[in-house]
Amino acid sequence: MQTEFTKRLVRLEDRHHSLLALPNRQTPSDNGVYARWQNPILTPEHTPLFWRYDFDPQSNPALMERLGVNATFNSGALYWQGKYLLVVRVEGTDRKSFFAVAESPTGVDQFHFWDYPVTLPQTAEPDTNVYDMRLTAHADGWIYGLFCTERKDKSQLADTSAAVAQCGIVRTHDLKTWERLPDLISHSGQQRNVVLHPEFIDGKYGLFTRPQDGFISVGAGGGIGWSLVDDMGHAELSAEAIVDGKVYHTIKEIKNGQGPAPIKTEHGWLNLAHGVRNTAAGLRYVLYMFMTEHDRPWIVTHAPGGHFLAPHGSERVGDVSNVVFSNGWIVNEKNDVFLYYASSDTRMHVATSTIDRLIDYVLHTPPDGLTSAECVHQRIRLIEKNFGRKAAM
Ligand code: M1P
Repeated sequence: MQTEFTKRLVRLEDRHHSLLALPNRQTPSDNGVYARWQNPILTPEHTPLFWRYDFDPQSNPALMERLGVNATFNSGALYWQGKYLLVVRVEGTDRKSFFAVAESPTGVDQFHFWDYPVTLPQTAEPDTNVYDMRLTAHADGWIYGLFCTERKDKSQLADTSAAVAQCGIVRTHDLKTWERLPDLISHSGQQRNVVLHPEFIDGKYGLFTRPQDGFISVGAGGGIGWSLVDDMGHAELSAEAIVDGKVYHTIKEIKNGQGPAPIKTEHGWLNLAHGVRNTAAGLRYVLYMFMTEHDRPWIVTHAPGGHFLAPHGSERVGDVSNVVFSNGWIVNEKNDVFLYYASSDTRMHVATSTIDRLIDYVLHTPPDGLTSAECVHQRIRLIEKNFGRKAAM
């Protein structure tokens, strides 16, 4: 006869298996640029039950969840040995984030976590919290993971929320064994959203940065920066050139940050980033794109105006509402693009497109007109073009 414990365990396992096996469906694309997929690809409920429950009836007779998971979001991505891999930011109910690899055979569903989360080696100054890893398969043969390491700001002990964000660096060949390198040395206060460019630039490593004065506010700093370093084993930033700055009354008025490592195309490097503005309801995070030169990946050649992807429907609500954030995308051998994004710091989604569509979007979307009057002119030009075409038909 089955005990209450066993019945409950079977119910939990059945529900978990059904969730992981749930097929996803592409929703019709409204804008012609990308299509969202219906179900979130990773939620806290996707994490293995054996990460959360003690299965021993002696020590846990009521089969309670002992170590809850609060969120699965901001994931780095890599197409590796024919599989779609995400290095997910998993956040426990204790608010500490850690990294865990989830893989899928399709890129849009059937994501399942590897048995163990990543054991991240520590530096002499241990991390309090780690998050938002960007993966880069570099021309030097290593897979690098650059992430935010957060520690207490010891200069403000009385303020228990004062923190310092810097860039931690790991590298691996198999996503199982990770070598920790010294943190990036930055001379501009704090750093978040640091991303390694995949190719050597004049024999050096190229880094997108995000200099910031404070922990949340970028202050007088900000913008997506660019700098070269000689050696990832002793990475130290010199001057940071601003690739893409904050701009008044745009989607990146308050701050912005590079998303994943850029994708090389015949027209230049495709970049995905997030832009932030303030509202009466708090910060609003959206995604936008731009293209940079082949040989000088810090020079912007095309910058479509407005957002590329913004929180939509139920994506708007979560732990930090009105946020979309992406630090991972994948191009497969068919030039299909899998854009992984998190909504409201809570769960992961995917939208799909192709390289050709994204190039078309970036090359042919008008830039931000910057004023209402210019934006009306832009729209009138479009209307007149359409009327002209109608008349000719
Ligand atoms: O809460 C929204 C995002 O805020 C931070 O991003 P940024 O430094 O660009 O403001 C990060 O904490 C990120 O993880 C989070 O999703």
